[in-house]
Amino acid sequence: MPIKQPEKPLVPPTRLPLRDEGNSVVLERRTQKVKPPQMYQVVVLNDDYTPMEFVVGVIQEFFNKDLETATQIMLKIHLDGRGVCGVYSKDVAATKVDQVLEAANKAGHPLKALSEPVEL
Ligand code: TYC
Repeated sequence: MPIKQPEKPLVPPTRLPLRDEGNSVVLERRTQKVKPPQMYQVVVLNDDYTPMEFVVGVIQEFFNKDLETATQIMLKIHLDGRGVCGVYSKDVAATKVDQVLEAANKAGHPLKALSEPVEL
């Protein structure tokens, strides 16, 4: 004679909703799980050979800066050794670095760029 299996509930048990003093259903507070994505800054490095005008042009073209802003960033790089040209998602930052390096290579300049995570 076959042994009868205990009946399995078709719907899994759920917790009763939390209710306040007036018996209204209240939402439970959850700790925030979704963090904004890590952003990456594109840093351009100084060198002794790349012409200033070329760097200004690169910053204007690939980082969408006007002439004045691009000139300020270039001068900061020239004086400090490095400067942030823009902040992007990881993929976009990597593409910007590639664009800068390719333009510099084509023109025969040793200009270098890198991307790094933005510090919190
Ligand atoms: N130091 C370069 C010069 O004197 C100019 C320069 C600026 C080069 C910024 C690179 O990322 C750079 N010609």
